This record gives sequence, structure tokens and C-alpha cells, in this order.
Amino acid sequence: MRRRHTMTRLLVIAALGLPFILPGAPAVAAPTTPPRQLTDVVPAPVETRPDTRGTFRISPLTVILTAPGSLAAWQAGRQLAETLRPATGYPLPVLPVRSTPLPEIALVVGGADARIGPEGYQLDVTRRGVTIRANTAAGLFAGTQTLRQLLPAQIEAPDRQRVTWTVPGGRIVDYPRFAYRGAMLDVARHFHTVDEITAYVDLLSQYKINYLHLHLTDDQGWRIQIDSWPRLTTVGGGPGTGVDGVGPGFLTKADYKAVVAYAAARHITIVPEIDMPGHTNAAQSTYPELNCDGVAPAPRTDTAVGYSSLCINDDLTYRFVEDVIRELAEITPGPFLHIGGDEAHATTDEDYRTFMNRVLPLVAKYGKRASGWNEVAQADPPTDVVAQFWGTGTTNADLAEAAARGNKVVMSPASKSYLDMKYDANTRLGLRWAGYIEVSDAYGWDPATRVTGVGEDAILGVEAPLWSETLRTLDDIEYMAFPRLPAIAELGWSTAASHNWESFRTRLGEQAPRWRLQEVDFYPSPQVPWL
Ligand code: TNX
Repeated sequence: MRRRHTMTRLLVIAALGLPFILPGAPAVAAPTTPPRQLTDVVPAPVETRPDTRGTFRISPLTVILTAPGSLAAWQAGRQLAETLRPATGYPLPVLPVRSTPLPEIALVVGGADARIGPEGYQLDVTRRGVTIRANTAAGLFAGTQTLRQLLPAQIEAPDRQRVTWTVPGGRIVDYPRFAYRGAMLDVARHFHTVDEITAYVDLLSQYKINYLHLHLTDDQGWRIQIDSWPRLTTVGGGPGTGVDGVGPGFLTKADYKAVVAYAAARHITIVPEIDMPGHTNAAQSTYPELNCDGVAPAPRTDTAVGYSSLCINDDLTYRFVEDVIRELAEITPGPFLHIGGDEAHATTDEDYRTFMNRVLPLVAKYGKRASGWNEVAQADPPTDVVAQFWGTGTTNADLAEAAARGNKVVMSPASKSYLDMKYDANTRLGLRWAGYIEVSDAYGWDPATRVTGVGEDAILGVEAPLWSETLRTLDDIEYMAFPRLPAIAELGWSTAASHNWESFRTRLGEQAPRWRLQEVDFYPSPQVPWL
């Protein structure tokens, strides 16, 4: 877990231009990392062309040059400066015009390799400087994340003057395989605060994840303010909620907007999920009228699934659902709204279809594209609905049919990409119903060949869900997500042809010094040669 106040203090110091040691700071030896190569990046870049004559060295004179008049470049440049100033102690001014021929890190919109598309970038390193070219702000941001990994691991340096800030020479041309590279965080089973969510966002953005799906509601808690049904959060998110009654809390609309904005600044789009028609006990125990018999069930703090169902043939249910969707859509700038739909074992198949046929149009009515867990494919949804595969097997007839009709699929097979599964029998946290998932398991599959009849063309992307039945703190989140999250991120970004366990485990091991400095509580898997 990171101590943010430290970063803030260092930013202030960097802004004041004080180049050296903090008074009283302990003299810690600089972590020695071997010289990096252009290929030492996670996710693996599409194309790297090293040029050993081109090594660049960031110095106290280096400037960050952004294309004049480009807001995208200026934003990416400022973010890069804010990351590198405390690490280097150099002033690194962000300048919109080149004045004198100073060594520079230039951020340029346009003029790159034609393949890079909306999210890719081209990074050139010569002796005179670094140039990152992209078509969008997202592409420039992705390029700066690569640049960070090419630099020494260092976020704050008591003795940073001993670090040589070299960048290996050559060219990277890089762009994603899939448009959707997601992570999911369950804030219903145990609530996680804005600070915890944004800390996770920081980590996700370093690995080019571009969607964060928030599982906002479940049987054990309701975690998003809905003004027209206020007790959802005051009661359903109040004291005593969450697994074992120890995960209370909720996001106010202001909190949610803050998360959305924080993520957007890192080119991550929030996908909010309201799980229904099952996984709804928190709502139904708060509002008796949401039950067919008008009787509120007791709140639940256990981890059972599949027992709750909204009342399918009652119009009030759809007034409730519409209110929730409308209010959530209003505060969600991203395109997707996830309506859950998993494990509705207390809803008959016919009722499930009835429910989805009434609810999916409501999502569209408020301008959003619906996504749902793979069960949604059973309801023959319109083709713009995205189905999220979470099975442990390799066949799913409904999903294959939906894919054949044109529905897109997000791949998050539980036995590969579920970050809440234990690594092995000794893992203190997590569940094991989908099996143990070591790093090689999380990395060792191809999204485009996992499920019969769901090929590359049907796949929107991948996601790594993190359910929080057993997780309470940011440290817990980090321990389960690292190092498997970067494995899923690489499957989402890098080409199928580049897939290589030996290469991945080496590059992953090189991330460890960064995680230690960032105080990420990662699982030191024995499969990985940690630096
Ligand atoms: C299954 S996966 C669930 C969740 C649990 C998760 C625990 C899915 C769509 N539903 O309700 O939290 O397993 O791993």
C-alpha cells in the first residue's frame, strides 16, 4: 500500500526545485537495476527496434516538449513531469515550444506509424532525446507508461543523484490487440473507499488497462447513492453490511464522479455494474416492496449466492430498475452500463428472459450500451449487448450463438483471470472454487481460442475480476492482483504471436523493484525470477 502523503511532500519539494536529499532522510542505497532494454516492458510492445548508439540520458537540463496548441500532449506531458520530477529531482519543465536546443522528451500528436490507431504510440529514443508520437491523448499516455518502465525503478530518491537516468535507444511501435482491457473490483462484498479505488487505478494504468468495472451492488451491500431510493445506501450500505458485517460504506454520487474523473485522467473508463435480477438481497432487505410477498428478507452477510431475485412480474420492479439506471447513467460518461445477470438461480428461465427483455431497452433508453455476465446470452439480447464470459469450461452454446449473431464478448474465464482465486493451497486470501491460479495459469491461455465458437472477431477484450468476499484492505487487493493483473493486461494488449511465458516471467520479475518502491504488496510467486 502506498503512502500518498509522501508523494505529495516530494512533489512539493520537486516543485520548489530542491534537487537533493530530504533533511533527515535515511541514506538508502539506490536500488541497482541492470541496464534496461527496449523490450523490458509489460505488456510486451508490438515492435521494438533497438539502436545501441541511441541511448538518451535525462539530465537536469532536460525539458518536456509538448506540441503547441495540443491539449492532449500538454496533459500527458504534465503527468509525465509529475511522475519524473520527484524521482529524478530534475525540474523537467513542460514547454509548448522549443526555444534552445535542450535535450528533450517530446510528445507529439500525429506523424507516427500508420498502424498505431487510437490507443497506440511510437516511441523513438536517440542520443538527443525521446519522442513519443500518438494520435490521441490515450496513445501519448500509453507511450509515457512505456517510457516509465524503460527508466530506472525509482519513485522518490533520497540519494537519487547516484541514479543514471538512461533510456535505451531505438524505436517502439505499439498498439493494443483488443479495445477492451479491463479490471473489475467488487466493492459490494467489502466496500473499498475512493482512495483505495484510485490507488488501484494508478496501478492499472501502468499496465495499459483501459476499463475499470465496479461491481457496485450485491446481496451483502449496495454501494452507490441513488437519490430516488435513498435507503439503498443508508441502510444497504450502512453499518453491518458486507461479508461478516465488516464491509460498510458506499460511494456518494460525488465520490463516484471523483473516481470517474481520476480514472479518466489516466485513460481508464469506469463501467458501473448493478447486479440483477439476482444478487439483490441488499436492495430487497431494505425495501419490502421489491419482494413479491412484500416482506423484506433479513440482511445477509454470508457468501452464499443464487438465492435472491427481484419480483419479475411487478411493475414496481421496473420503476426501481429504471430509476437506478437513469441516475447511474447520468453520472457515467463511459459507454457501458453492466446489468449483471449472473447466477439468477432463484429466477425461472422464462422470468429471466422477461426481465432482460424489459431491462436491456432501459439501458439503451438512457444512452448506454448494456453489458452482462454470460447468462445474458440466454435472453437473445440485441447484438450491441456485450456478454462477459466467466465460465471455467471451454464451451458455452448460448454464448457461441450470441457471438454468431454479432454480440461482442469480454473474456474473463474464472479459472484463468479471476484474481480472487488463491495462487495455491497456502494462499491466505481468496477462494478456490475455480481452482488455484498461479501466474503461469493466468498467462497461459488465448482469449481468441478459449471458448468454442467465440473467436478473435467476436472478442471485445479481456477482464480480470477481483471479487472481495475475502478482501478488506488495499494490501489485500494488491496481493491478489499482483502479479496476475499484468498477465491479463498483456493478454489484452500484446499480439498473440508475442505470447511467451519465458519472456513474460523475466519481464514480470523486472517489475518487482518498482512494486517495492510503490509499496505494492505483491505475491512473490516462485514461478518468477524476481529482481
Ligand atoms: C461467482 S462470477 C460470482 C460472484 C462471486 C465469485 C467469487 C460471477 C459472475 N459471480 O458472485 O463473488 O464467483 O469468485
